[in-house]
Amino acid sequence: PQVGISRAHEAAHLHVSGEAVYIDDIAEAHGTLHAALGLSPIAHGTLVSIDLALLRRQPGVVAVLTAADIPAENNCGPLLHDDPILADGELRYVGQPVYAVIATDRELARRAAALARQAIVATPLPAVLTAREAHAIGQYVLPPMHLSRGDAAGALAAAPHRLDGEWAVGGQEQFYLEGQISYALPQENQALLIHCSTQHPSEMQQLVAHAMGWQAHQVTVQCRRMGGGFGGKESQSALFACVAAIAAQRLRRPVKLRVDRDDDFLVTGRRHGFDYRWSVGFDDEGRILGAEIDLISNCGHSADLSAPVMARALCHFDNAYWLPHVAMHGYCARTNTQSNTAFRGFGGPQGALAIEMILDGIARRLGLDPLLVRQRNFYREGQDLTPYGQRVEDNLIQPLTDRLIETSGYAARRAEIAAFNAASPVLKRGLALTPVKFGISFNVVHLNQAGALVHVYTDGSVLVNHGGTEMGQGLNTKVAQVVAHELGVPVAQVRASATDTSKVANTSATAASTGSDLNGKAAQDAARKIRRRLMPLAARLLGCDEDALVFDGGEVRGHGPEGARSIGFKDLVAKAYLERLQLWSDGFYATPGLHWDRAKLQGHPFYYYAFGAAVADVLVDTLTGETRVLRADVLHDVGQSLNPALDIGQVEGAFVQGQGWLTSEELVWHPRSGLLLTHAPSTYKIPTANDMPRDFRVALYDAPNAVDSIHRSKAVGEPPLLLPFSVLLAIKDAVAACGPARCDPPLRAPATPEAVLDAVEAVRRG
Ligand code: MTE
Ligand code: LUZ
Ligand code: MOS
Repeated sequence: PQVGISRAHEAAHLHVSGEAVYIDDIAEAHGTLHAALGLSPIAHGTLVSIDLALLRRQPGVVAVLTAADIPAENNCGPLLHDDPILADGELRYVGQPVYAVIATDRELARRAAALARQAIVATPLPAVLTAREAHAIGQYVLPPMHLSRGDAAGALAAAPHRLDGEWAVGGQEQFYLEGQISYALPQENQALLIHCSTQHPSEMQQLVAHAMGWQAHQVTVQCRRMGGGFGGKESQSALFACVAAIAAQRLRRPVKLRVDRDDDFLVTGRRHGFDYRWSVGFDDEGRILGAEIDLISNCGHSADLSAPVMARALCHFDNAYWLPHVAMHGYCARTNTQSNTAFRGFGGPQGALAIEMILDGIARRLGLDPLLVRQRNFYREGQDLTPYGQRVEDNLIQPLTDRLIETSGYAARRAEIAAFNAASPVLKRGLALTPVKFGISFNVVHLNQAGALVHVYTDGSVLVNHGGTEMGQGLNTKVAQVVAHELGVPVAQVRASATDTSKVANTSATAASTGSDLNGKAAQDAARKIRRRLMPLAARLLGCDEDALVFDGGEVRGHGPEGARSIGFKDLVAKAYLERLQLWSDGFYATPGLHWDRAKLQGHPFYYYAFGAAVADVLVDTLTGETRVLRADVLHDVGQSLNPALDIGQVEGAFVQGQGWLTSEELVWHPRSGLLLTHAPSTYKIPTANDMPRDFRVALYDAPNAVDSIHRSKAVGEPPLLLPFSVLLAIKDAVAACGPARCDPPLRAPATPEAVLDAVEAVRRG
C-alpha cells in the first residue's frame, strides 16, 4: 500500500536546501517592474487628492496607479463586493492601499510609495477602532446572526445556579513566512499569467478578470507552493494579484508586487478578535441547563469572509457539549481596521473557546475539577443533537478523553501539582484537559467539490494536477500517495504539478481542512478511471478475469487458469498506448449528504467531525507573569491516517500556533490614530522553538473514519489548533492557586506576562 504510511513531505529536501521555488524565486522576465503600495495614513477620512506629480518625479518611477486606473470593478472582496483594491473616495483604515507605484526596482518603488503622508490629502473623519464601540452604535458589516434551540431564557431563570460573564480574545496574524506576493506577466492577445501565492487560484482568476473587465479565460493563475497561508491567502492574496495584473496589462510589462512584513501587517487582516457576553444556568453537578451568549467579532472595514467565520463560530460554541437550551447571537462589527479574514479554525476556535471558559468558570464556582464538569456535559447517546440540528454521530469524545486521562496520568498529576503548589509560594503549576470536536466541510455547501487531472505517460510515470494548493501541509504528498496507491506504483513514480487554473477549473480554496478529503477523492477518481481502462487489456495479457487483477508494487498481477502471471506497469502502459487507450483522465468529487439553511443556521453542514483532546501542564512565575508549558499530552483523531508523519506534524504545528494565539501574540492598535503598533516581529511575538512544550507527547487516535472519506482518513489541518485551549486554562488553573478556594481568575487572552500578573493580583486582592 502507498497510503497509511509515513512519507517525507514531497518537497522537504527542497525546503531545507533552499531549492524550493517560491514566487520571488521565479527567474524574473526581462523588463520586469516592481510595484509598491502607498498606504492610508489615517483610520477614516475622505480622500481629497493624491499628489501624483510628486510621486511620478521620484527616481525610477514608471507609473502611479490609483482607483481611477482600474479598468472595471474596483473590488477584491470575495463575497460582498465591498473591498476596494485601491481606496476610492473614502479612507477606511491606517494601511489601506491608496495608490500603487510602479518602478524599475523594488527599493525605488517602496521609497516613492512611502511618501504617502505627503502625497495623500484627506479630510479626517471620526474612526471606530474597537468592536465594542461598533456594536454599541450598531455598526456592522453584515446583519446579526441568531442560532437558538429551546427556551434559553426560561432555562436560565429556572436553573439553580447562574453565571454571567464578559470576556474577549484577541486576533492573530497568520505570519506566513512567505509574505503576500504576485507576479503578473502579460501574454499574447489580451491575456495574463499570474504567479500568486494563494490558497485560492480560481478566486484570484475571477477577481482579476472582474477588475480588468475580462473573461475568465484571459487570466491564468498559477501557484507552485506557498510558504504558508494559514487562511491569510484564502481571499486576501487578491489585492496583490489585482494590482500586479492591472499594472502589467497597462504597461505591457511583467510586474511583481511583494510587500514587506510591515506592510503585510498593515494592509491585510487576520483572525477575528471576539468579544463575548454570556449568561449560563447550571445544576449542582455543573450541567448546563441554559445558555445565552453574544459573540461580537471585529471584522474590520469590510465583510471579507466574516459571514462564514461567524457561522462557524456559532456552530462551534457547543464544542463537545450538549446544550439543551441555547441562544447565540453573532454580531459582525465594522471597524476602521484591516479587514479580518480566515485563519486556521475559521471562527471555530473563537466559538469553542467561549464554552471552555464558561465550563471552567462553572467548575470553579462549584469547587469541582473542571475535567469532571466537562465530562458531565459531553454529548452522549440521546443528548447528541447540535443546536444547528446535526446529530453528533460516531462520537469519539468519551473514549478518546478516557484514554488520554489514562496515558497522561491526569489524576496523579492533579494531586502532584496540588502538593507542589502548597509548597511553592512564587512558582505555581496548573493543569487542564480540554477536548475538541471540529466540523469538517466548508460551511457553504457548494464549495465542497474538487477536480483533478491524472496523466500516465508511456514510460509509466504519472503526473497529477488537482485543484488544491500546497502551503506546507503536505497535500501534494498525500494526493501523490493516493494516486500511487490506486495505480499500484511507487510514490516516487508520481509527481504533483503546480496548481494552475488552466488545468483544473472552478476550484474551491484549499481551506476548511478539506484539501486532502476533496482533492484526494478527485485524484482517486481520475486514477481509478485510468486503471479501469487498463484492466481489460491486462486481463487479456495475463489470461485472467479482470477481478483477479492486483495493481501493486509497480506491476499488475493476475491469477488465471494458467496460473499466476504478472506484467510491469510500465510495459502494460506501453502496450495500452499502442492499442490507443486513453492514458490520462479527469476526476471529480463532491461531498455527499450536505445541506445547510444559511438563513436559519440549521441543517447538516459537516460530513463528519474530527475529535481530539489535550492535557497541558504549565508553570507560572507569579512575580514576572512568565509561563512555560512543561508538558503537553495530545491524543488526536485523524481517522485512518494517510500519512502519520505529516499528520503528527500538523498536530504539533497547530498546537504551537494556537498556543501563540492564546499566550503571546498580542495586537495593539493605537487608541487614537488607529495605527497597528504591533506590525513586525519586534513587537508581535509568535512562538519560537523555545516555547514548545518541554515534553510534547502527540499520539494519533487510530480509528477509521465511519464515513467514506479518502481511505477513511480525517482532515487534520485546523482541528488541532483548538488543543492548546488546555494551555490557557492550565495557566488560569495555576493563577487560581494564588487565590482563595473557588476563586475564578479574570485572565485575559492572550495570557501575556502582563495579563497573568493582572490576574494574579486580582485573585490575591480577592
Ligand atoms: N500547514 C502548513 N504547514 N502551512 C499552512 O499554511 N494552513 C492550515 C493547515 N495547515 C497551513 C497548514 C489551514 S488554515 C488549513 S485550512 C489547512 O492546512 C489547509 O490544507 P488541507 O486542507 O490540505 O489540510
Ligand atoms: N467555510 C469554512 C468557508 O468553513 N471554511 C472556509 O475556509 C470557508 N471559506 C470560504 C467560505 N466558507
Ligand atoms: Mo484555513 S483558515 O480554512 O485556510
